Amino acid sequence: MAHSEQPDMSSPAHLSSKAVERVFHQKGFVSIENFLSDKMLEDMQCQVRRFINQILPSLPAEHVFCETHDDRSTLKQIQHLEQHDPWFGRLMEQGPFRQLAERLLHGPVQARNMQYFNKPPEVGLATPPHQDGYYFMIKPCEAVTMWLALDHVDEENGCVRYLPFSHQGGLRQHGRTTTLGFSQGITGYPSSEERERELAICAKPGDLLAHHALTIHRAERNRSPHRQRRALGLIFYAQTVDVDEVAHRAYQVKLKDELVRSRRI
Ligand SMILES: O=C(O)CCC(=O)C(=O)O
Repeated sequence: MAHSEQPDMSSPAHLSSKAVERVFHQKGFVSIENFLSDKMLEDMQCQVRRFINQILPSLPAEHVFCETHDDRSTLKQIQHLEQHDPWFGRLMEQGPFRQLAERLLHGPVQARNMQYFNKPPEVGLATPPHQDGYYFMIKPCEAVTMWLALDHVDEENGCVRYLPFSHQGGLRQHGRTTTLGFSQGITGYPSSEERERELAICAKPGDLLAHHALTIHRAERNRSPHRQRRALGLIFYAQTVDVDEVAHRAYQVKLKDELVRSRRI
């Protein structure tokens, strides 16, 4: 397989763009076209394939989610790629994503999680509306999630939908969902007015979306009979936030137990 041993750490030009920062803080999210060069994108696609073929089989059950239990053709989510593979570890710690996070959060950051998302054709279910900050358990809620498209993503295969300016409104009430990988969703969302204000963000491979931890977002199911909808998610917290690690770990343990008992992982 032709791929680079080390991720390309060069900085995309938009990293120095003030507009990216301004839009992110105004609207709660920003979309950056061609964040990755063609070469970097090709490397990334190769590395994701390598990870799935070679590393995935040895991961703990709680880091791998399939829509149908144990059916890898319905793989929908992988947690913590950065912990399981040095190439992704280096990319997360030293790559352009971290530099962007530092700009958007105005200072040093802690890299927390690199995830793989897919909505496999026809079987990929909706992502419930949520604010990432609800899952993070941090104070203050200063964090950014990046979402790098690996496929062409549009309304048919379940693009991300944001509610602009929602990062200004604080954390909403969440409740349990039955969605694997997104156990909490905003209750009573969206109202018809909110639905009208939502923006569906289409993306092509190499484009990057970045949203604030309080920005409300969701995605619909993949209605395409043949198109994948793959992406990488990268989460960074501001260095200075307090993380309630005890509550976070306790929730993860409880969730894993429930998922194992219901034979979903
Ligand atoms: O890929 C998705 O559907 C959702 C991703 C998401 O919610 C996130 O990265 O915060």
